[in-house]
Amino acid sequence: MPETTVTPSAEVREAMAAGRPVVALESTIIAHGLPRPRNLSVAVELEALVRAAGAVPATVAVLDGVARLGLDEKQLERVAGDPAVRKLGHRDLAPALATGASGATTVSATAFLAALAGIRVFATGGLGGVHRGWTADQDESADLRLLATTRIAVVCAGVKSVLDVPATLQRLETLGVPVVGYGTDRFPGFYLTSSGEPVDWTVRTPEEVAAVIRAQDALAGPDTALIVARPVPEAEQLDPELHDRVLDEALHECRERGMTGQGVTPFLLERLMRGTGGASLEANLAAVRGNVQLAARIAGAL
Ligand code: PSU
Ligand code: MN
Repeated sequence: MPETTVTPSAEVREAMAAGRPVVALESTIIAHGLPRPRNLSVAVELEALVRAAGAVPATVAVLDGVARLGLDEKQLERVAGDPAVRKLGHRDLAPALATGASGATTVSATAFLAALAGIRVFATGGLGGVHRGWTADQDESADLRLLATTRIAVVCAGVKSVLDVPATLQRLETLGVPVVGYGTDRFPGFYLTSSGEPVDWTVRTPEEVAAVIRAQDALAGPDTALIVARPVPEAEQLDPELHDRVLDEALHECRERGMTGQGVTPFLLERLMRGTGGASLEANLAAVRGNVQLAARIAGAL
């Protein structure tokens, strides 16, 4: 691994050298997807959940121009609390490294850096994807293109429900990214157990996911991700009616303000949180917690 490009913590380096399971975690959800100061306790909790499930967490971020895999307490605090921490997609990595910037990594940047270091499993909340109204504004998350060319399994609760889910699934099909439902034949809806869309493949155990990963390796390319879509349990999902109503309002406000670019996703997530009296946050956290635990079990089964 090119040491100058990505710097693992001692713990992550030793775990990888010993062949112990490692799970990559993204940091944009911490810095820009969750409210402060709760975001820090969530970041700490997610790492603890990975450890309790027998794997080593590698939270990814760029700090002062250094791409890091595995953050210590101080570094995690910085990601969660420093307003100068930017949002970095894959395309932002070179400018950030070259200028000594600091930023939280999205799915695209995290998947790229983790795969570069040889990490095989990554957990997040919901992937980015094709935004509603994409025919007019061309807003499609860089997550999709990067996942089409990166060998990593991403455990998620589907794609963020603020998106155009059918269009996103269509793009993933076109890009050749395999999608498996974990214990379900419906694609999850992030805050919701189901998006209503079907998935073609269902897996039921961490061992089965590990077998799919090994089969991908055996097929030997072209490199693509594997999307492991795990639904938030029904008891923990957001009320679907409340979700639809608040989301309509948030999308309307987003259009009215003419929002574009990197700010769109954090804006919508924040509006949903406020509009649901915090219920969307709880559903989001339930989804992420389950995802990191499953990711750790998959990494263990590999
Ligand atoms: N999942 C969450 N919260 C988030 C995100 C995902 O539960 O904040 C972040 C991820 O980092 C994802 C990013 O890569 O949102 C997508 O942003 P954009 O749509 O601007 O590509
Ligand atoms: Mn976008």
